[in-house]
Amino acid sequence: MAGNYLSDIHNTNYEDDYLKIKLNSDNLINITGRETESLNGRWNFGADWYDTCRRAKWFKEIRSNHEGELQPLDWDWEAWDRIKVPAAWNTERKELSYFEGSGIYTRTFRYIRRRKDERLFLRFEGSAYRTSVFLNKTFIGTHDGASTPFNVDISDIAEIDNRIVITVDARRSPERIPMDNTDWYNYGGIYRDVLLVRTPKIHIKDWFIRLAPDSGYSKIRADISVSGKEDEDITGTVRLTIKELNIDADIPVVNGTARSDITVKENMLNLWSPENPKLYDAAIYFGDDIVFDRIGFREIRVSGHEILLNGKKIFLKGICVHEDHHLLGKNTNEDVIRSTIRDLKELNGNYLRLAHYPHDMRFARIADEEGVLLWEEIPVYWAVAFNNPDTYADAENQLSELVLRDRNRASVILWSVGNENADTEDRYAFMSNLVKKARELDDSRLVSAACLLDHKELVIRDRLADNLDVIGINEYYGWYDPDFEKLPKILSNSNPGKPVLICEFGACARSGQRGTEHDLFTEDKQKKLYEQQIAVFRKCKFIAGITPWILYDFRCPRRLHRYQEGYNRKGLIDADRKTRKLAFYTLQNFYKEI
Ligand code: GCB
Repeated sequence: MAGNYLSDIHNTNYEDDYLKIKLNSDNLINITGRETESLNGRWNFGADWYDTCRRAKWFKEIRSNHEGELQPLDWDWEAWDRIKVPAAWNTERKELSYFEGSGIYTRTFRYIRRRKDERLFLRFEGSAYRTSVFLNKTFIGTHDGASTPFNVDISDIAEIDNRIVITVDARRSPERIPMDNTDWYNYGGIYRDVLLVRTPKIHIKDWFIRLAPDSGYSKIRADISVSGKEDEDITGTVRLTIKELNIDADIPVVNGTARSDITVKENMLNLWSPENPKLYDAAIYFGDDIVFDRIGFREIRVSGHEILLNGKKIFLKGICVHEDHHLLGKNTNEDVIRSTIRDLKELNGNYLRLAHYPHDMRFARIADEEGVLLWEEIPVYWAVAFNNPDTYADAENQLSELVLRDRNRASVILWSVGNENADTEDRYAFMSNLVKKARELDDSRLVSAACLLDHKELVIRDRLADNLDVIGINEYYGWYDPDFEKLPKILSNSNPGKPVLICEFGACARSGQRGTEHDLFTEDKQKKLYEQQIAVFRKCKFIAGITPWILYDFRCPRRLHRYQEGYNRKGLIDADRKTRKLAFYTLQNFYKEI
């Protein structure tokens, strides 16, 4: 035991063992419309600052030495206080507000098998950042990334009585996605649902059902995959039904996958749009398995400087939003999502940029119902370690998990692969590869990124733009750069040849702070800036939409000015999510008019 003890404290490479089994998009199953069992609740929790659970393998629960003598232990699962799951630990205990180490979560659960060949999956909707999963003293895998789902098949390890131990390491690091320096708060822990999902041994793994590209609204393309046999050589027939469209199709499965383009009777398809968020009930059957989804059909494409939704030009009347909530932190719920959408509609908007990482999976589902268009992105933000292959693998995996999670959602029209990243060869290769990956996984959406301006030559200039469908631009003329006149110059000097989205502009204003339109941090200055920006956008032919920064004030440790108090105050609404600032009405009027 003493030997083990010494090797634990001197083994600086202890983490390597936990990186040998990665939980990633290859394992991901689509759980939309499946029956699930919640493991949410109160879990025992230990703040493990020095990561001792993983160093000393506490999860093995070795209580005595070879001679059978009891050992003094440093852990004691059941004696630890309980903490809420899902929730970022920062909002749960005052002393954990700024905690960025490893947390250990543990609980027991009972599992009664319902059928002989059942598969059991343990599913996480979001856990920040590096999550290692242990079940019944066995390490089963590690997932990287704070905001995308992952799951693991635990059928062979689960017993009737089970103990799960989860370590979550929320350290910031230059190699992670996002990197250590961001303009938002670093929440840690299991902050989204934890679920058990049962499927038959051979089960429907995933599906992607959308309008077949360039089919003139007359064909639906279905890609369905089934899984569960070791060699994956599954054959048979999968059945897809969409009753309202008279679709009842048998599609042959070859090597685990099935594809079909199904013709829809003329004029039958009622296309999804913000004005008409029509969803169809779909069911997929394979063997003993069945899954359900509600799917909208719409086409999004670009033509010259325009974005076309179902063939018609659309102006994206949007706003950015962070997930951060003054009470819930990074955790959210259906009420919060619905009230965010109500606030967008009060602004007369039709579109949201979900910044700067994948938001809760319910967002896109509710947006589907409510008729809201979405930009979704991964946190390839600022100075990512573009030359590090592990960092690229992490980013690509986060992108894949996001796309697989949401590609059946009509509301999502754009994937963004990054935000304000300085141009280098490494960055160009990294981000071009992400664009390629997004297109490989999804042929029915546009790809964008927040690109670069040449602030000297005053022109939109970013070679990445050649690879994108839509060019995103963040600009803070009138705020970080007080010389507002540069903005109209940039727009008149540029000839982008594709649609441009102004995906950020804005100014900080503490709500209630008044003064002249020249006084920093006042509502008056913020309002004036919105008026100036809008006047310029009106005259520009290639701007296809805007998402000012931002709907609500949000927590940010970089913001220590007396009017900021740890918050980025560029919200049109205070962090209380109620108090509107003057500029809210400026944008509301603009959106009403166009
Ligand atoms: C940006 C970033 C955003 C920041 C914002 C700001 O360009 O994309 O994450 O929060 O500016 O307020 O400075």
